[in-house]
This record gives sequence, C-alpha cells and structure tokens, in this order.
Amino acid sequence: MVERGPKGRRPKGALWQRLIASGLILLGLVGALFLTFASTTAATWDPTTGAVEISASPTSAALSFSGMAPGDSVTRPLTVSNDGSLPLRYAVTSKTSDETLAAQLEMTIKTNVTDCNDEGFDRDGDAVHGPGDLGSIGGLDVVGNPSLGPDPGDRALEAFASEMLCIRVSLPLSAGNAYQGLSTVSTLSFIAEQIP
Ligand SMILES: [Ca+2]
Repeated sequence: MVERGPKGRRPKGALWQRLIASGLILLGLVGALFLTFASTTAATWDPTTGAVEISASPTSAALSFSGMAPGDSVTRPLTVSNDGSLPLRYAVTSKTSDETLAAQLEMTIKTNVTDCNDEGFDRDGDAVHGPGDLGSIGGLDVVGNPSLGPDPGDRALEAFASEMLCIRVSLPLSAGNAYQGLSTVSTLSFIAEQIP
C-alpha cells in the first residue's frame, strides 16, 4: 500500500492539489536523466531498464523528475551490477541539492522485490534503507557505509553478478503547501571496493 498520512490531514479541494502538483520538481527517475561519473570507471545508465554498472570505483547517478503532490509515491528499480571479475562490496550515499524538501521526502530502498512498482513494493522484499530522509547536502549514507572495509549494511556482489534495488520516494500528505515550489535533486553515489 502507498504510504499515507493521517486521513484528517488530506487537503480539501482540487485547486490546492493542482497548485502543489504544478509547483514541485522532485527527485525521481522519470524525465531528464543523466549520470555524472566520479572516476573513469566504465559505467552506463539505461533509462529504460535502470541499469547501473559499477566496478571498484565511485560511480554516481543523478536522477530527476517532476510533478509530485503530497501523498504521492514513486517506485523505480535500479539494477546494480558488478561488471568486474572479482567480488565487490558497495555502499550508497545520497547527496541532495536542497535540505528542506529532502528532509520531507522519505526514501525506502529494498532488495528482493518481485515486482518493483507501486503495487508490488509492499508485497515482499527486504528493506536496506528507511523509510528515512531522501538525503542531505553533505551526503547521507543510505546503504552501508562507504568507509573502506566491511561495515553493517554494505552490499556484496559476486563477479559479474547484479542485484535490483527497488527505490521508493514518498512525499507525506502532512507535507502541506509549505513545500510548494521547492525542488531537489538527489545524486546517489555507489562506492564500491573489491573484496580482497
Ligand atoms: Ca564499507
């Protein structure tokens, strides 16, 4: 089920809803999509499949979409692949361009979701982050810890293996119109290291 705030706080009136919907430009995976790479590691992003390939170097992906109203959620798959011939572990951090809206948005990341969509998200899977803040300007560790070495939450991937992260971002109904017109961009960075 889509995350909902208290029923009593649902705003009344179509006009209010429309104003919010047109005023927000939030993080997401639809629309203009681009990648920035922190290293020369070969990595590709295919917007149709959401595939990111990483090796033992930092790789980052910037995601954006627009048109989100309080109470809305978006759910998107992101496939993380180890394109190298050695096992690796990785962590994920989220840097946002804004902190006000980013703290309002809630992100949940799961593995082992059979159907990564709005309907399937709550059906199964294992949460590896959240629900928690979307990110922060300084960078929030959302999966594992990018510090060198094994840390709680670090994800391991065998050589040439991949796994699908199912990401949901929600704007709670309680967000209200104080956040109208705000925008934020989250950059998810995948920091990988080879497992010796
Ligand atoms: Ca680590």
